[in-house]
Amino acid sequence: MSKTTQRLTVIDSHTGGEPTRVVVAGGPDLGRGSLTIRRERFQQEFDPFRSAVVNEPRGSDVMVGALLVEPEDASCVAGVIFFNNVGCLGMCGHGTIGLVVTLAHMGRIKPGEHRIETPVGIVTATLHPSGEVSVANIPSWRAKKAVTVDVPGIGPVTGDVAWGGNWFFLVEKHGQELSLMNVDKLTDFTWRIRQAVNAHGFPKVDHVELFGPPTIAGANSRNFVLCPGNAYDRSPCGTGTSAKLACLAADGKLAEGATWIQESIIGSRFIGTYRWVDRTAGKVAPVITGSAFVNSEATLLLDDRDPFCWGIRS
Ligand code: PYC
Repeated sequence: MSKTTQRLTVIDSHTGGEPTRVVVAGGPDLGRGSLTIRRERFQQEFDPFRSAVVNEPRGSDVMVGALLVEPEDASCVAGVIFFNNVGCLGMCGHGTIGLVVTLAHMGRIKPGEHRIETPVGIVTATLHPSGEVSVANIPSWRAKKAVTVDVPGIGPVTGDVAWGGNWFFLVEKHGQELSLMNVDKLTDFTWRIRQAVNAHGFPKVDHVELFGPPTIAGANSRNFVLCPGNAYDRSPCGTGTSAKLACLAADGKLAEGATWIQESIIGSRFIGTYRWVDRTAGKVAPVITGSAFVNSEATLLLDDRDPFCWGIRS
């Protein structure tokens, strides 16, 4: 092993099939200050570290990283910066569920309510005695209803632009079959939509979500979610489900306190509900419930002599 080898302790989990890799030790020192400022520093100064953790050959396009940091707000049990194959996320619902289960696995928390600081605000996670986790997400809202974009090779597509901790374009009428067999086509389809939406005045939208009929008993809908780096979410996407709840609330299609069961493209599910924060502004406080399982404890070795030490970057 080279003298310059860095050792990182990570714990991996999956939430409804979507992986989360929590960096619990050996990560960069981002100093103090708000998580927004520390995320900025992480992006500016430690991008090779991000890539080393989640990209091949140690990770894959679908892996979401979670850098555990000291919270600025002492009422929080942890601070976290989520990242993926191409950059940082705002919030991450499946990642927060994975983080909570990881903290419990480490013996750092017990069942009950725990506040967690993210770069876009504080979320409250409840670890239930059953092992399920409910995440009370940051306020979510629909920014624009029924935006029609002309998508090259596809034609006009209409969807809503909404915030759920990340920016989403949510499409109900698309004519696509939401099945695992169709994932390559869905990926190309949603990637084209994303380009058109970005060019149409919504440059921050980096997730595209398609909805269709559910296949599991009791679910309200099945989705396909394209993530920023072109991977699709194996889970129903916590921030995407939050954005969906904001749209349902704004359209009067789901009452405050009622449940919405969102199925993912692989058949995993989240249960969503909301309460109004500000009806006039259309802001809701979503709560997303799901389960995660820890599936690996590992030490990553970052050896500078390795030509792919810092990941294969596209
Ligand atoms: O669960 O919020 C989520 C999420 C975002 C990207 C991947 N998963």
